Amino acid sequence: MRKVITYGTYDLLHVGHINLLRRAKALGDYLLVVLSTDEFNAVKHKTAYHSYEDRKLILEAIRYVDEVIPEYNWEQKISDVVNNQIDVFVMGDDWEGQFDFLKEYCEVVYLPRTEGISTTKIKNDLHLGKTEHE
Ligand code: C2G
Repeated sequence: MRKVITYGTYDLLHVGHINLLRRAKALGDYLLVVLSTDEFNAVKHKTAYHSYEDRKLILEAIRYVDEVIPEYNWEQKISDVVNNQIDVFVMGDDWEGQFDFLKEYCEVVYLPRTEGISTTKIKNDLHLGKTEHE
């Protein structure tokens, strides 16, 4: 079984997230998503709208996702990859090159981001009373 891993906050789920998860799953048979806890989001200078528990429940409902575990810190990736017998690490290419140290342990794939959508854009548009395409 070819196992894929990816990381993220996955707040206010949108097509950019779904496009990433679909392509990540297509690289193997099993997709493990390591989901940033609320505490780690603070380290990333992010404040998620949904709690960790709700973001986890939402991700677990996605057909491409097989398992969701917590991301507590920047340092856990090597042990995550080794302990879960991961074959492929996947992230959007906004992270291009940032995780190449994992190439010792697994394949590393950066996928093109989906243009024109982000959690930040959603928050800003809603604040301005705008829809996505206005
Ligand atoms: N993404 C994408 N296209 C978008 C928005 C996001 O492909 N328009 C991808 C990101 O590249 C990432 C994933 O969706 O691979 C999740 O995005 P975030 O929740 O913003 O994740 P991030 O905060 O970048 O977390 O240790 C790594 C960090 O936890 C990464």
